[in-house]
Amino acid sequence: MSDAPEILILNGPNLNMLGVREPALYGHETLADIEAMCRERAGALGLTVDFQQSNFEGELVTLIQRARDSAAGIIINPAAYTHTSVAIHDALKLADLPVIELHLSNPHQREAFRHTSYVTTVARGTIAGFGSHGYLLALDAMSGLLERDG
Ligand code: CA2
Repeated sequence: MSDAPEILILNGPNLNMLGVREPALYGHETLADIEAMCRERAGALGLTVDFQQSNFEGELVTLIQRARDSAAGIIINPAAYTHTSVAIHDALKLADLPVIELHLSNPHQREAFRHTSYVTTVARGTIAGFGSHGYLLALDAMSGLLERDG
């Protein structure tokens, strides 16, 4: 068994379609490509990754609840639930773990309904607008947070 801290990387609805539709907005990589990139970077940082995607709000809540006992931190791209979900906000708050909010695009450059996030107030920080590279930036940031928090 590894002693490496585990990071839950959680992906919300429709992100399973990455690489298949709208590459101009979300890039050419599939979610499986991004998972592989994350596993490699996590290994280099001495972390392990539990990489998950769900189209269901309640399942995302359950995965966040489970992380409380198994993970050292949560990186979450809540996708559309960013802008709607009090349930995910509450679950992240209850998890009592460092949270990084992540977006492929920059929601603030897009429609007004994407300018509100229910996650920002329970996250230590937000990474947005860097495409799939943002997942690696988030892992680097999480590694730094865990080192500083001890
Ligand atoms: O930029 C992001 O990462 C978003 O979280 C993506 C969400 C969007 O609702 C947020 O405002 C910003 C949408 C994910 C949809 O994923 C797709 C993937 C491929 C093709 C179409 C949609």
